[in-house]
Amino acid sequence: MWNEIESAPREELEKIQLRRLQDTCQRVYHLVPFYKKKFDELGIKPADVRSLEDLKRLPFTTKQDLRDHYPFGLFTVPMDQVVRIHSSSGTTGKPTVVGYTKHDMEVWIEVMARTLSMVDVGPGDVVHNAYGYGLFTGGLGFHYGAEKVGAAVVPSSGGFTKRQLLLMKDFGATILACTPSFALHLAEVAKEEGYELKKDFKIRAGFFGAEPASQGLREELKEQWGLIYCEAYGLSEIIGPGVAAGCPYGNLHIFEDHFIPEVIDSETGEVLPDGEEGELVFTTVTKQALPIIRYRTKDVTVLHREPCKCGRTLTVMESVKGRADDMLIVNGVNVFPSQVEHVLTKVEGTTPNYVIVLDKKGVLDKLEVWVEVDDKTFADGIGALEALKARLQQEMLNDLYINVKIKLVEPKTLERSMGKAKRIIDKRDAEGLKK
Ligand code: DLL
Repeated sequence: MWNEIESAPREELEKIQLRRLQDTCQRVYHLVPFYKKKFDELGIKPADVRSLEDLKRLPFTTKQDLRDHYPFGLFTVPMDQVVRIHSSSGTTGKPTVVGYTKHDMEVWIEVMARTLSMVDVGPGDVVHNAYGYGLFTGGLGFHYGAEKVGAAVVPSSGGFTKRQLLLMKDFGATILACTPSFALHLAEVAKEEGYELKKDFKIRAGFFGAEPASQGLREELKEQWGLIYCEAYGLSEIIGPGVAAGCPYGNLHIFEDHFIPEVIDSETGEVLPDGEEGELVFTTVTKQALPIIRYRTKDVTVLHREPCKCGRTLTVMESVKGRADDMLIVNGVNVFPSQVEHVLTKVEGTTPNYVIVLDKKGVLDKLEVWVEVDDKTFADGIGALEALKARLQQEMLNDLYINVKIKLVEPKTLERSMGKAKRIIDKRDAEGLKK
């Protein structure tokens, strides 16, 4: 464990959280007009925050609020104290911009060191970092964390799959950091190139995140590479990767001495009790440049507060199945892409390379899944393909309660992603049912 706070008694942790929350409220109230207005509208003053229970009285912040104050309108420090800026690409409208002071960088590096320490990464380890470097927080986040723990970091960034494999082999990489979809792609290309994964590579653990991964995909990566699967979770608005990290027992611990989590009902905004599924909300309590109160992540999860076998007392979040806005509503039934992926990983003959295509037929939604078959099934011919298709359709109906049309495609024909995978093509009207 990198820092003993990770296993501190809850009362001690909560005292720290409260003190930091109170400081943060003072800070945003007096320094950011947006927050002053929001607090005033709710009739709450920073001094009214007397216990952690009072958190639920505070206003929410959304991605739209960040966009409305583009680029630096919610920063609490003058620009001469900002030492780093990141931004998310943002498919619609303006990007979201985040900034860090020197102190914020120290916090980020600390939580990344804690992340890597989940499997004791340190001197002697070679971290092959294939998260994108640049405005995306994945590359630089892992980079600084790996240096902090004393590992050697290879800043390979995304793309150039064959060259990555060569470097991983020749430099003796022991740790792989990338999106789960890219790890699968690396495995696939490695096999094509004639490598034997477990023999030619020394990867002992992987830090996979930035997108959801089904249980099936996790098992596949563990099995193919022979590695310990560690999950990395985070978002740029809060800090980047390092908001939560998976321990060797598979529990995703939130570094809540810096980021206080809540789960709310997306519709009503009410806080839900532990064990209930809802939208994850974070309040940062140590950030300086861009502290953020009750940020609505749109990620759907469940919180648990029982102690973990690893000794950490930090709150555990279940892996994010998808974002509330990724959730597809198909003829009234809620479907997450990761549920489709899970079915694909259960059925032999397919690969987890797929695209979900949504369309409308009359008033009804039509969901089609294009999925690559494996080389063997493809070679087995039409009979095998028809049987596979029928089986997949049946499994989808059993698991997702909807009729899914399956289109089998040749191995290696769907586009591969070097970063976050793009899984959905929605051809329905803009005002269709997608929420
Ligand atoms: O994806 C930060 C990151 C980089 C996390 C590297 C982990 C590893 P953003 O680009 O701002 O930041 O995207 C944040 O990605 O709200 C989730 O929807 C999704 N996400 C991140 N980690 C996971 C995960 C980075 N482990 C958004 N499982 C978040 C599922 C994840 N979704």
